[in-house]
Amino acid sequence: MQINTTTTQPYSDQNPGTSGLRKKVRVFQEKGYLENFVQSIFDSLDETDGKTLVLGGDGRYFNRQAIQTIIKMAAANGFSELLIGQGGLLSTPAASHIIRKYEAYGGLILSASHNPGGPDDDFGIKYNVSNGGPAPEKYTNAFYQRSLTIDSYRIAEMDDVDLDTIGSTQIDHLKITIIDPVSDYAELMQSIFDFNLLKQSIGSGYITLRFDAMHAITGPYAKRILVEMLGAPEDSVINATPLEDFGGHHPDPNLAHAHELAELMFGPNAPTFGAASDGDGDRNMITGSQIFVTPSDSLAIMAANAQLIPGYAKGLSGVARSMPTSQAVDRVAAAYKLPCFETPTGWKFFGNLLDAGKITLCGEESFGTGSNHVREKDGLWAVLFWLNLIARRRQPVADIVHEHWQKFGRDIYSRHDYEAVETEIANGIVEHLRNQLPTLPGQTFGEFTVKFADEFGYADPVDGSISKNQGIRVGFTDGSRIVFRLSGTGTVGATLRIYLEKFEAEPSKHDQDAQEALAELIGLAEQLCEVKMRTGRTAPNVIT
Ligand code: VG1
Ligand code: CO
Repeated sequence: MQINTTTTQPYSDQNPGTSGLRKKVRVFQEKGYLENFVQSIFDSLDETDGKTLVLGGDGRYFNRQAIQTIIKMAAANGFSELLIGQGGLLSTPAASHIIRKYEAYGGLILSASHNPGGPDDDFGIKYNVSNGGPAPEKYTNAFYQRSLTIDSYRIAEMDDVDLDTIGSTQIDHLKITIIDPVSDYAELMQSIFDFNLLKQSIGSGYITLRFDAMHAITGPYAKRILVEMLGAPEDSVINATPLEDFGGHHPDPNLAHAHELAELMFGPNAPTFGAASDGDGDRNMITGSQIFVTPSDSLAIMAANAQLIPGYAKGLSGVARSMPTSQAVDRVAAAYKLPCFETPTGWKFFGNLLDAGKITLCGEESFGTGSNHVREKDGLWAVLFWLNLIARRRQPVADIVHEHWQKFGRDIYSRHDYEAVETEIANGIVEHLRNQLPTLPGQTFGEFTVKFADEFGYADPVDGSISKNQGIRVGFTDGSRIVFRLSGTGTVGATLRIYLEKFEAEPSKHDQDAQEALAELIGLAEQLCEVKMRTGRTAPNVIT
């Protein structure tokens, strides 16, 4: 094959955020934009010669074109093998598993996750390292630095590869293998969960379920596992066909965006279990008949019940949560004497803890939960965990949750998002909050007295790397918290996230509506950050 070196101009905005580089499709289509970033990644890696790279995406608009370009660039950069999901598809957790299982050097995952897709919407690209996890900050910083000075990229002259036919082809030094995107992952799930028990519980009608794939990547995975392997009726999986624009919706599994599912679960004919996943299959929303389980509670409940699941029967080595995630899991860890870690937002911070065996389970408030089976959060894994739990405990979701609250208390929790705020205003809000930090401790606001106010920083306990400015925390003497941070995944302006949390020990108060229970903290958050005043808005765009 002929390898060309093409001159290019650097772009100044290729700094990966919380989870890879995310921009509008039109930005990725600009001359050399995708190529520059991919070459910056390859240039920053120790060695690409003779290495294996995994490649796949969530099927959104531009996925196939981007894959063809990356194949040619990987060929020109010396890789010797590419493992590509059929149709260019791989869910994020499946890509993580495939990197690990086949001992690949790394992988490129094409996704903007829960962001909408289509010619006018978002695209994304993320590099995962050989442990299957998102590249840690030392890598992403290097990619960005390289992108600022890059002046050429390498690309091979070759025909487009047929992405739809499973099998291998050899083109000069490069072996290209198109793999079934589902089977390795399905096998992994079978090794963790009690599929026989699940088959019985579903077959007997004890568990009825509905899974909303939101026209995103989990459709084929859910069909294979829930319907073909576990015997759930065909209509248990809805919106199962991946579409380039996700049917025009946000593939974001929460009560606001998965409203078809939400209506069913709170209606008269609700099944026992309902769940949804996001664009790239790493998020999960868990519901039962008439109940929504917050992701923070879900993590805590999983930690408390892990030994009922075959894959975790030996117990957990420890747990971790991202800083804004509620402290519900901390209570479980304290009760069971498990180490508990608090990390910055984003899955890349869990990788070292998982690799070192310090934790088995981890999660984020943003509908992400996972374990040491891969190095990404995993939507269908969480669904199977809950199904296995319901089958083992022979209890509806609502009873499992209420019993958990009775034992540990409830961390009433909500997140308010103000999206597409002008960047200058958003930075002003953060600056305003920062300025108040020294004087807040000791101050009393209504029933809340500030115990600490700081900007979260993290020292990785495994490699000692330091990550600063990871969100502003205001903690109160009763354990309540308000956290403020700017999103690192958006593509328009800035998104301010306000995380609110209040502990309630008293069982008679466990059924309160979260927004009502948190009303005073919500008011206080505004008093501290002035987002409504500074933006002229009256309410958040999304409340979860
Ligand atoms: C958001 C979530 C974060 C998650 C990240 C990637 O980031 O808050 O918890 O890890 O999305 O998830 P941010 O910076 O916008 O708050 V995914 O499913 O979009 O890859
Ligand atoms: Co995602």
